[in-house]
Amino acid sequence: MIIDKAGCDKSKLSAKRSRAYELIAAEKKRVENFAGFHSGLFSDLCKTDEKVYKLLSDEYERVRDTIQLIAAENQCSRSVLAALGSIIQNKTIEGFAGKRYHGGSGVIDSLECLAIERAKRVFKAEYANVQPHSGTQANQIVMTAVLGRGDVVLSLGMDQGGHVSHGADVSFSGKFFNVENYCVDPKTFLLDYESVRHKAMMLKPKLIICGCSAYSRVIDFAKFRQIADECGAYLLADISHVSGLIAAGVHPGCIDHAHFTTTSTYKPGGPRGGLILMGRDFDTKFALGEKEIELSKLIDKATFPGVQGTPYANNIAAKAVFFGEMLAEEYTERQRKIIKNAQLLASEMADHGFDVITDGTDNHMVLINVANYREGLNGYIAQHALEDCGIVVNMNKLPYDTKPVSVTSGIRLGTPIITKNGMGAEQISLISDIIKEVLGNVEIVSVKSYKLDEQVRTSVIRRVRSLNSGFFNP
Ligand code: DSN
Repeated sequence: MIIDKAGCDKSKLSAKRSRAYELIAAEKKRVENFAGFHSGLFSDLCKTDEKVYKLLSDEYERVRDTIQLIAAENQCSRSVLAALGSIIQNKTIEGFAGKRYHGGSGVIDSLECLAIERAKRVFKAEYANVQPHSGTQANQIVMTAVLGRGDVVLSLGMDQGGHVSHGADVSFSGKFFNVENYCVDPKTFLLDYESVRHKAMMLKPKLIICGCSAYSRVIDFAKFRQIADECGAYLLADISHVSGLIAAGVHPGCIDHAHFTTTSTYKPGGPRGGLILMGRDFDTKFALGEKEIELSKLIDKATFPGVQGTPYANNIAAKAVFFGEMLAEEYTERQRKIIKNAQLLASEMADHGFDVITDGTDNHMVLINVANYREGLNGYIAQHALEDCGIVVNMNKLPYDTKPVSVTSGIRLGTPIITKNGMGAEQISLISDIIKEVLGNVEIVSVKSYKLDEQVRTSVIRRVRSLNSGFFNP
C-alpha cells in the first residue's frame, strides 16, 4: 500500500481515477454512436431519393434568396431541427406519460414530461398538453371537449381577421357547431368589445373564441373573460400569432383569463405542432353525464382517444427543446425587436403612401390595403408580383373586404423571420422601398394578371439577394 502525505491510499485513488476515465470513455462512445447514427442523413437521402433531396435543397435556396415576410412563419433553431429528425420519430405511443398503451415508452415519457414542465414555466400555466398535431387540432380538441353537436359558438369571422378553425363553414368547426360571428368596428377596424358583449348576451353561446390571424392590435383577454362570465360561456383564446409575444411579456397575457389557451408551436419559432394551456381553471369541474370531471382531464380525454391517435414523438421532443429556448433572455429580447421592426415597417409603408390598417401595429404583423394604393391593384397581384422579385408575403382579406378570398384587397406582412436573422431599421427601410418600387411599377392587366418590367424585376432580385446574403441564418 502506498500512502501519500495526506494519508490517502494511492492505489485506491488511481483505481477510482481509472474508473472515472472508463465512464467518460463509455459516455463518449455512447454519444458518438448516437451522433454517428444521425450524421450524414442528407447524403444518405441524396443516394436513396435524389428527387426529394433536390426539392429539399430547392427550398433551402428559395429561403436563402428571398425575404420571408409571412406573418404566420418563423424559423426554428438547429437544435429543434435535430430533435425533429431524430430516432424518436419512430416511437408509437398512445395516451399520456405513465399510462401508455405501448411498451418501450420510458424515454418519450420523460421527454413529454420535460416539454410539459417547460411549457408551464414559459406560460405560467397550471396545465400544458403538448400532444396536438397543430393549432387547428388544438382548437378541435377544446371544441370537442366542451361542446355538443349544434352548440352555439361566438367567434370573430374569418373575413374579419379570425381563423378558419374558429367556425368557418368549410371547417369542422362550422360543420358541427352553430357558429355566430362578432365583428371589428367598420370604421376603426378595432375589436368592439361592447358589440361582442351585446351579441354574447343575446346568443348565450357555450364557447367564445378570441384570438386572430389578421389583427395587428392588442387583444384585451380580460374583457373577453368578463363577457364570457356574464353570458355563462367558456372562453378559448387562440394565441397562435402572438404566443411568443405573450410568453415574453410584450403582449398582455391570457392564461388565467381564458379557460383554454391554444397555440401552434411553429408561429412563435418552434416545431410544427400545437399546444393547449390552462391557468386557474384547470381544475374547474365540468358535468359529464352523471359525473363531474376537471376541465384539464376533459381536455386529456378529448385529445386521446377523442380526436388524435398517436402524437408525434419527434415533435414533442422538439417542443421540449423550443420551450427551453423560450425561457432564455435572448428569446424575450427578440420578441421586443419583432414588434419594433413591425412598427418601423408599418411607418415606412405609411410614409410611402400605403394604407396601413389601424394606422400601425402592436404586434408582429402589418396589414396593408393595397387596393387603396393604386387603381386595379389587389392582394393577389401584390403577392405574386412581390414573389417574382424575391419578397414573400401573403394576400389577405381585410375587414369588410368586398373582394373574394382568392383576390383580396390586402397583404399581410410579418417580421418574425427577418428579426430572427438580425435585420433592423436599415434593412426594413430597404425592404419597404423595394415593395413600393414593385407595387408602384407593376402593370395591371386584369384581376389576376400583370406584367412586370424586366429591368425592375432583375434589379430588385439583385438587391434582395444582396440584402439577404448578410442575414441568412437558418
Ligand atoms: N393561421 C394561418 C395564418 O395565419 O396564415 C396559418 O396557420
